Amino acid sequence: MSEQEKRGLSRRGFMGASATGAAMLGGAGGKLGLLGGAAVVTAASATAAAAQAKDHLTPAPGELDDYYGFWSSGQSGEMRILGFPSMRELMRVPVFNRCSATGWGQTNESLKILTQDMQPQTKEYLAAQGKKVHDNGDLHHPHMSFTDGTYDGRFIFMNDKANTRVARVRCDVMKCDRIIDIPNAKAIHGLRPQKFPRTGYVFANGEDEVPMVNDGKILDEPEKYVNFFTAIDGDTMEIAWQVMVSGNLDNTDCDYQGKYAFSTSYNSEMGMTLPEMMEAERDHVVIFNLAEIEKGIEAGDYIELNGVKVIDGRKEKNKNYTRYVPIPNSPHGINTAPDMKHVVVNGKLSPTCSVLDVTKFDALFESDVDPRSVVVAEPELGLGPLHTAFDGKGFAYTTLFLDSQIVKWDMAKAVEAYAGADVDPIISKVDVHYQPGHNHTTMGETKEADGNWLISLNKFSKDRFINVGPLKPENEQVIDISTDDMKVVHDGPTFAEPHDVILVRRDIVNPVNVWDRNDPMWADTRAQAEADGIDLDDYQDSVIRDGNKVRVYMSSQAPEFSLSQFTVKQGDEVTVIVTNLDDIDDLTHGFTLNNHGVAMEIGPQATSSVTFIAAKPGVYWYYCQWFCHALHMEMRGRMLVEPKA
Ligand code: K7E
Ligand code: CUA
Repeated sequence: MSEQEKRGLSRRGFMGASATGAAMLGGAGGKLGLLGGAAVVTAASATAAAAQAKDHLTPAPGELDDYYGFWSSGQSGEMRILGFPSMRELMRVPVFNRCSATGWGQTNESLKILTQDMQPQTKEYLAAQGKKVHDNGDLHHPHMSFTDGTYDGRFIFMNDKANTRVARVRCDVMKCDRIIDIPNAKAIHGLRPQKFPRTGYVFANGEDEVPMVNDGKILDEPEKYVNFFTAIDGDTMEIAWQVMVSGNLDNTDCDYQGKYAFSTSYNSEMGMTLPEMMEAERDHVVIFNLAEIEKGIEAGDYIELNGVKVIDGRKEKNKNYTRYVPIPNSPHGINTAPDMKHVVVNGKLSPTCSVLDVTKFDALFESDVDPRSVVVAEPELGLGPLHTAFDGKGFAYTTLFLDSQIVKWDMAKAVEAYAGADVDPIISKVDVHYQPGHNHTTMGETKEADGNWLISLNKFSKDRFINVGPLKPENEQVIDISTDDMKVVHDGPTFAEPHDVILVRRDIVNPVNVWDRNDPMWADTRAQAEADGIDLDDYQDSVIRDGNKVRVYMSSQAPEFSLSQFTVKQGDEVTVIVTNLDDIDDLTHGFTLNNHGVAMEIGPQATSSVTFIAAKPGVYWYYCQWFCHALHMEMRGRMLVEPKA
C-alpha cells in the first residue's frame, strides 16, 4: 500500500467503518447515480467506498454534474461557473474586472457594456485618471432571475460594492450584457431579484451613507447623511425607484408573494466611527412595501435626484413606504425560507437569528402594532451567525463565523420555543474550516429547495492546503445534508474571494453552443460595417481608411485569418474586426497583436473588435491565442506600420 493510500484510509476509512458513514455514502451514491446498486452496503465495501468518497463527488469521466454553481468572486470582480457537487471550475465570466483571455474591458463590444450606463460623474472621475473604465470590482452576490418563486434560467444579476454598480449576465451565452452605475447610493452590497410573480425588480442595497448633498462641504453632520435602497427593472436594467432610508443597508431579500422586500441594517445610529456604530443594543430590518412605494411614485411623492425618483422612507417620516423592525445589534444576512412564510435574519454580533413571519407584515402597515410583532422566533444558535440556507424540509443551516461551525436547526421548534415551549430547536453542529461567511443549499433560495447538498464558503483555509505563501486561498466545503447529520465531504480551495453562490439544477440552465450571428452584443460593430459597405455575413476582407482611422475587417476559420497581412500608418487609430465563421461547438478563435497589449476572444459565429493606436513603425505579428486546430500555431498574420511620411 502506498503512503498516499494509507493516508487516504486513515482519514476516510474511519468514516466508512461507521454506520452513518455507510448511510451517507448510500445517499451520496444514490444522488449521483454512480454507486448503482449501493443500497446493499457491506462493512467491507463501505470501507472501500469510503476511501473513495471524496472522489465520488467528481462524476466519472464523461459524466456531468447535477447542478450549476454560480459563484461570486468578491474582489476578483468576475462571476465563476462551477459544476456541483464536483466543484470543478468550468468558466470565469468577466464582469467588473478586466480579462486578459477574452479582452473584456478592451474589445469595443465590452467597452460599450462597461461604459454605456455610466453616470456623468463616474466618467469624470475616470477621465481625471486617464481611464475609460474601472479596473476592479467587488462582486458579492450573484442571483438568478425568478419566475413564480423559482429560477428561470434567464439572467444572473450581481452587485459591485467597490464602484456602486449592478450587472447582468445573460444565461444563454454566459456573458455580461449590462452594467449600470447606481446614482445616489454608495457601495451596492446586498442584492436579490424579486421572486414573484417574476423578476421584475432587482433589489439592491446601498451600504455606505453619504451626505444628502455630497459636495465636499459636509463631513460631521450625521443628520444630513442618508442611505439608498434601489429597485431596478431586471428586464430593461433601468432604475425604477429608490427609497431613502436610515441606517446602513447590508443584505436584502424579498417574499414569495411579491409584496415586500426587506434589508438588514447595521449602524442605525448613523455613526461614523466604530464605537459610534456599535452603540445601540438594537439595529433593524427595513421592510419595503412595494405597492405603497409604487403608489407614492404614482402620486408624485418623490424628489428627483440624479435622474432617479427617490421616495423618503426614513425612520422618523412615518410614511407607509417602510417599517423598521428592531433586531439585535448589527444583523447581517437575511434569507427567505422555501416555506414562503419565514425570513431568517442573522445576528452577526448577536448569537441569535430572528425569524420574521411575512404574513404578519400587512398588519404593520395597516395599524399601529409593535414592529417586533412580526418576530416569531429568536433562537440562540452560537457565535457570529452570518447567513442561513434551507433544505425545504423545515430545517435551517446557519453559518457561525466565530465558532467556525454550521448549525442545523428546526424552524418550527424555534417558533414554539419563542412562544414558551420547552423545546430545543438545535439539531446538530458541524465544524467547518474556517470562519464561514455565506452558505448555500441546492436550489435553497427558491421554493424548490431540494435538501441534497450544502456548501460552506469559509473565509480562511489556514492549514487545509499545502502552503502557497502569505496569501492563502479561501476554503469551500461541500456538506452532505441528505441524511440527518451534516458530513463535510470535500474541501475546495478558491481564490479571492467568493462571498456567495447559488446552486441551480442543471435542467434550468440551457446555454447555446454557437452565437447567433445577429446577437445584439456586436450591433454597433455591425452598423459600422454596414456604413463601410461590408456585409459581416458574406465576408469580404477590407481595410477601410477614414481619416487617421483605419478599420480592418477579416474573418477567422480554423486554421486561418482571412487576412494574412495589412498595412497602416504610424499614428493611425486602428480597429480590427474579426468574425469567426466556424459554426461548430467549442471552436473559439482569438486575436492577439504582439507588443500592443491587444487580445480578444471570438466565439463561434461571433464578431469582436478592438481599437488601438499603431504608434511605432515595424512589422507586428498577430496570432490566434485560442488553441483551435493542429495548425493553430500557424494561425497568424502581419501588420505593417509604415513610418509617418
Ligand atoms: Cu456576508 Cu458581502 Cu454576502 Cu460576504 S456578505 S460573507
Ligand atoms: Cu484559431 Cu487558434
